[in-house]
Amino acid sequence: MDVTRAAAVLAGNWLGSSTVPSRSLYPHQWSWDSAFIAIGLRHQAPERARRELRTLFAAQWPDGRVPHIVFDPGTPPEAYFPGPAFWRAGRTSGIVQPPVHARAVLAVHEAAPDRGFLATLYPKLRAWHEYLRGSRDAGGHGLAAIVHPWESGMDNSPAWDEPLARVTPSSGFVRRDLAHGTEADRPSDADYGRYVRLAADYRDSDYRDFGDFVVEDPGFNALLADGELALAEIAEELGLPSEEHRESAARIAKALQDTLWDNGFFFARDVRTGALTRQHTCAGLLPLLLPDLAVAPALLATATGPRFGLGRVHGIPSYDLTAPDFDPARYWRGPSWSNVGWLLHRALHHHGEHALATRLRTDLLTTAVATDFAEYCDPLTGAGHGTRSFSWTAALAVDLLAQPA
Ligand code: 9WN
Repeated sequence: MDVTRAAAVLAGNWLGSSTVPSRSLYPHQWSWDSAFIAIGLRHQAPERARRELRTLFAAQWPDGRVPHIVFDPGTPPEAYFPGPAFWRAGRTSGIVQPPVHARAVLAVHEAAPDRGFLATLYPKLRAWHEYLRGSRDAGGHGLAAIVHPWESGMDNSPAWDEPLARVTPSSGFVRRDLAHGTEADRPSDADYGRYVRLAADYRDSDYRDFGDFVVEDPGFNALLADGELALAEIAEELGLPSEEHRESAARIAKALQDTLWDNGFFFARDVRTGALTRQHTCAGLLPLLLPDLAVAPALLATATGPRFGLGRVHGIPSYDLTAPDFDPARYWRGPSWSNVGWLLHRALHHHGEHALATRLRTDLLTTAVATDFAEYCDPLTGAGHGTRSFSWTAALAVDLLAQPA
């Protein structure tokens, strides 16, 4: 792959102090997108990578949360819904996204060492993780709960269907996403109405109360544990104590295993009912990021088995290939996303699965170029879906290219 095409996508989506995921569909700064984008930018433009993350953390809330969107003041309000007028939280939204930022900060430093950058970001990252480990421990098991499907980053995952069924959809708003996305690829109107209702209820509680949707997600918590391991390395670089971060990662890993592991897989748990949601989604594979995961062999067997077809399909399907409602094109209900592929690529190396990792790397790079850096792709055919020139697809391709084959 020629890295200049990916670099051109990132340059085209750069706003001056942050990068939009997509000029058309997502014209602001998104939290976990920025972390993945910085991981790509670090190779060619490390100052832009640092700026990306500093801009995001400049919008951190006093309680430690990192908002899922930082709105660009230069973008017209009608470009994205729900915009700043809906959230009533100044220039940000009030929900969060998965905590991949500590890993991104460490990765940027590894490519272009800058202790000043680490020293500035470390206390902010600590506050972010403390918010999640404290204020979000709704279930009391040491796992962070999400209060909205958008917080998982995997918005339309079938794992949210049961808890979402309790939510009465809002109406009377205009969807902006359908102006840019194919309707068959995007969430349904009823689900979108539920997203809006949940966000409005949370907003009306001043972004404090747990509402109808309270879920422990294995993906979100695996990323938090991985983030604590990254924080430990950052602390060590800064000559600070790191043991607390390693202990915290171990506690989250144990809670994942004790609470969400069942029958060979990690499932999300509905905190309101206590029940596990039984859908096999790609979030359940993310605990493989944890190098000491005792159940890794069983989880790897599921990843390479018929449900996810790792090594035989394109990327990592977001949902069980054998499920009757698997849909290769619809948002988080089947398609493969390159950030999940990139995370699993790392995880496979952790567990000694180097041949599988190499194969995945090749496939991710080929698909990224063939689809013009599509937002996601059909795992069975490799066809691109969603928006094109999508930033994290380009950024993570740059990063994979910079790694040995
Ligand atoms: C809502 C920006 C974001 C990603 C999410 C993805 C999608 C937004 C949307 O786009 O979510 O946050 O409007 O559908 O699901 O992972 O961060 O790329």
